[in-house]
Amino acid sequence: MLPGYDPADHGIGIVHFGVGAFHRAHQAAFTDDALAAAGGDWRIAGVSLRGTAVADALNPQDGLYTLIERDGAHARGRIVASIAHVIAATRDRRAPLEALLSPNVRVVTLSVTEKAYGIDRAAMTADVNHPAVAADLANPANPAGVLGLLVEALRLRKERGLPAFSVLCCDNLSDNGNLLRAGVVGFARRTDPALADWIAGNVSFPASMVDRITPAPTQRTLDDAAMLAGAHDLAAVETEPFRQWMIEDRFSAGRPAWEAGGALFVSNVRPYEQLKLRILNGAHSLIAYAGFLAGHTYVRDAMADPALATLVTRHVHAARLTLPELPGIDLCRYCEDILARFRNPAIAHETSQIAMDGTQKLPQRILLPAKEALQTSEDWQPFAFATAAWMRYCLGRHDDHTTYELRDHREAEIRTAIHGLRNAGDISDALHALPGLFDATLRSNRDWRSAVAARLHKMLENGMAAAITDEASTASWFPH
Ligand code: CS2
Repeated sequence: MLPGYDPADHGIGIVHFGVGAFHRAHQAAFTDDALAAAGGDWRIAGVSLRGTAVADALNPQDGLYTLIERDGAHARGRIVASIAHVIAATRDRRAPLEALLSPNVRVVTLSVTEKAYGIDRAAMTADVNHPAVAADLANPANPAGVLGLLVEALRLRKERGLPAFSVLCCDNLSDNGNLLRAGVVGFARRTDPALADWIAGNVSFPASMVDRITPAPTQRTLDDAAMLAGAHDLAAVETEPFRQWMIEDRFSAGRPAWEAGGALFVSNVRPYEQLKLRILNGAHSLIAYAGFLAGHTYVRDAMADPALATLVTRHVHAARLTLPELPGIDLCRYCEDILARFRNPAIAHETSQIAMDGTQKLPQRILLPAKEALQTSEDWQPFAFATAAWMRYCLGRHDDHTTYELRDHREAEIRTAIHGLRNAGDISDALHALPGLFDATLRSNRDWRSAVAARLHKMLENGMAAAITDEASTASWFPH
């Protein structure tokens, strides 16, 4: 399927940070639909902050790429034309700032993963210990990190009398709009307090909930793209048919007609964000840690393991019970639909991909619902099992003692904390003591602590597969 518009007719109105597979399967596709339906100067200048591979793949193709949607035996390809070009910031340090200073840029979107922002979530301000934040605070006129770039761009726009752009976070973080606002304002507060006040008063940071399961592209993705599109394509991505984007409609300088692609504009995204983070992403993390250690390469394999599938089903419903009713959404149905998406046999989503960056993901996915379930006496045991599975994963070795990288930016700290420990209780204590991860309610709750340690003990003694079977046999779970 070709784009329903001529890309040359549309100027750039968006700068997007993080042009990974997820962006190409999600926001860029919605923008493509918006351009086809409603036109406007809303093409995207992409920015890769760390690598050069995406720029090198997309730029020679004029930003065009194939998006493959896989469902069962069917694969459908479409050509997406919303990305104009990609800047590789490591090659051209000033180019991101120049892009952000274009008068036509009215929206900045970001999907850079949880760890890239450098926001202290507990204190709701910039994290001065984050390497990119620390470097940019020391040299604010020559920024390279997300917060530093946004603040410097806004400073220069203000100075030049240009209107502020809106900033839309598209990462799986709780309250992502307010969080990013707090990070940006907090950064500016340290360099230029008057600018911080101006940003607080003039820049809108709508929250958004994004959803589309997007495995890392493989050679098969590229081969299928060549077949479907009839052209060699180094930037092809594959994804599931489902997609969802809920956005707060607070854009000070306009926005694309993303509703053309099915985006929903709501006044408060928070309940939908919680729903998705706790049910989909929470269950994903359980599958990632327990599934990876039980030998399942893909999510669909984990779902074909009856004992693990029972635990995943139990988990989504336990997460559901921590959430308020949402008008117009049948929560049980939502859970069932997610389980079906996980089972999609055409999607090869690696458990190891989801297992990355656990310290960044656990709080909003597992630990917050666990704390609330403890407080309201709902069933919190599923969260204890998922937490123990993450702890078991932190040991960095399979049951057969082969090793793997944790791929967490706190990996060194984790390894130091548990170095030489063998006993489940000691390992659990050491990980509970990591700064800023478990909040005081969980750390001080004896029932929680002993439930996590007991699960971890079984995983260590009997292996993950046996621990899963054991947990599933004792699981009491009522879906309705
Ligand atoms: C996954 C998400 O890698 C992960 O942590 O849980 O990327 C998930 O696939 C998306 O949020 C689905 O919308």
